[in-house]
Amino acid sequence: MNAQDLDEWIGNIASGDRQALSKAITLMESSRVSDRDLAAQMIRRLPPRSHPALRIGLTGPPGVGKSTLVEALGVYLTDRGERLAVLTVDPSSALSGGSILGDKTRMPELARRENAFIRPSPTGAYLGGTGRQTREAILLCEAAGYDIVLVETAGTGQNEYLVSTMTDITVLLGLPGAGDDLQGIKRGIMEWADVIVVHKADEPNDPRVREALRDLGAAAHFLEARPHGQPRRVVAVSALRGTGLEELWKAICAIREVLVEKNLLGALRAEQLVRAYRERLKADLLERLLGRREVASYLADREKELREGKISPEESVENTLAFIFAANSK
Ligand SMILES: Nc1nc2c(ncn2[C@@H]2O[C@H](COP(=O)(O)OP(=O)(O)OP(=O)(O)O)[C@@H](O)[C@H]2O)c(=O)[nH]1
Ligand SMILES: [Mg+2]
Repeated sequence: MNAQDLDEWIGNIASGDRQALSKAITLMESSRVSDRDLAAQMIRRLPPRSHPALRIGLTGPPGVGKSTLVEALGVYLTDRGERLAVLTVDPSSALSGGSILGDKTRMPELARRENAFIRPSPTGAYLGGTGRQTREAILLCEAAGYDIVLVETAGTGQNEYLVSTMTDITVLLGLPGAGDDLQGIKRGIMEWADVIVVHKADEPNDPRVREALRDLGAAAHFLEARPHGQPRRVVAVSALRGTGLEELWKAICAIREVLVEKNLLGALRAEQLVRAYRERLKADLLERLLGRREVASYLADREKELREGKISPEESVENTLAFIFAANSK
């Protein structure tokens, strides 16, 4: 594809052609070398935005109701005239080898909206730990003119943390009365959250809902402040009943206002890029080193020594580093 074709493709995305946007996201998800080249070119050529979109990450344990909440909040927002893009990792599509139905059918109302775009991606596309595909998909949705980009990630492994490294605001969902830990939320993850939702609060006066609000509020209080300085808000929501959506949206907007007013958005996103660079570098460096035959065989020998009890892990690391750096300073 030549530069002219690429610019035409980008033009189609910018003018609201969903198929062009979908195809571009598929390109970002590909790991083929030739696709990667084209993807990188495309990202470089995307036109700058006059005002930034709002990037929201939504995370929480499986089954907590993330997709249902995206649908309810999405309908609420599109009714207010917002243009919304949803990126969602669809675990079922990984099993079926990339079928694209899954989460779209869980958002039937939103999927019909003119000013909403929903993109489910197979889990596999997001593995690899750096979240590159998600970051690039966000940029594409922004180039397509969406005001809000919502990313839903399954709350397993490091995804919960990862989503907070590429969005402006992280919303974390927990369930009332979920028992262990805090309503099903891992304490460490709360640190990354800006807004905490007690979800499936179908009956606001349910004592379990009140207890969850109290517990999570107290736990949030003892955490270190977020960089924007706003306290973490805890809100009760029922996507099923459509209650608490306004309060949730207000909590998100309050943080957005502070980010914009204090001019923090640029710095936040810049730090995210630096972090992405460092993590990518670490991963690639390791992969390249371990991919070298002489390094792999040196490592195999050290592991053999370790198994035979001939050397300590620490000494092995020292020797291995000396070997790698000696080999590379020649
Ligand atoms: N009672 C109640 N049930 C809800 C609510 N929201 C979602 N559910 C139900 O919870 C179940 C899981 O909902 P999903 O939206 O698929 O949950 P999820 O967090 O996206 O799940 P994964 O993407 O698989 O991690 C479904 O049966 C929903 O109908 C709610 O507000 N109240
Ligand atoms: Mg879901």
